[in-house]
Amino acid sequence: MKLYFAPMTCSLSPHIVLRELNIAFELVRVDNRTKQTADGLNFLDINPKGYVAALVLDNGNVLTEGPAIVQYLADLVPGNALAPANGTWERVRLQEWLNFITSEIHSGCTPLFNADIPESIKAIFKQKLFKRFDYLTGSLRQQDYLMGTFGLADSYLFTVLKWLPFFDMDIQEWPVLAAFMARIEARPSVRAAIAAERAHY
Ligand SMILES: N[C@@H](CCC(=O)N[C@@H](CS)C(=O)NCC(=O)O)C(=O)O
Repeated sequence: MKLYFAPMTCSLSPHIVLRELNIAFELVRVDNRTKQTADGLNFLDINPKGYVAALVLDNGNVLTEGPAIVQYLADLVPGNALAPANGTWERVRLQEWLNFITSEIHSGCTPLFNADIPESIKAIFKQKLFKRFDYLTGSLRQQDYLMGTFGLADSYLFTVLKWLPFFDMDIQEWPVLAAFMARIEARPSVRAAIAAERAHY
């Protein structure tokens, strides 16, 4: 399978998961500006929505949307430690976290990347994010990982919190989140994924 990605964007989350699960994959760089892929395709032909991540299976099927991709990957490896089994209460709890991260943190960060939005408006978005960080702090003060042990939600949360320096935010202002980031960054899969993405800058 191929993971179409852009360095240090939200595609880092499925990239980490592929490595955690030891699934064979090819990493293919997408130029988000031109929509050209490193394997010579128009990315819009793969994902007409025009954004990473996109997972292309060996049978040609394409899967997009980070939370769906990571759950698909986890379900390829029965008994894996990253996601509770489908149909369980714990799996729904995982989906609750993935949805929180995608709608509140990931989407909450999106306007902060927009150079056309004035700082005064960005400050409003930041205040909302700070409330979400306080909520996350409450959860991660009680346990090292969102679901108790490392899993899909942690990989995704790490990915989006890694953007904070782009917004002149300092994770050290949320010490519990800073400790979480250090824990995740120490994982071999995460180090390998970041190194592989940096090689494509
Ligand atoms: N809803 C999508 C959002 C994906 C997304 O925001 N991708 C960004 C990078 S983090 C992107 O590729 N943006 C380029 C663009 O929209 O042109 C998901 O969760 O996978």
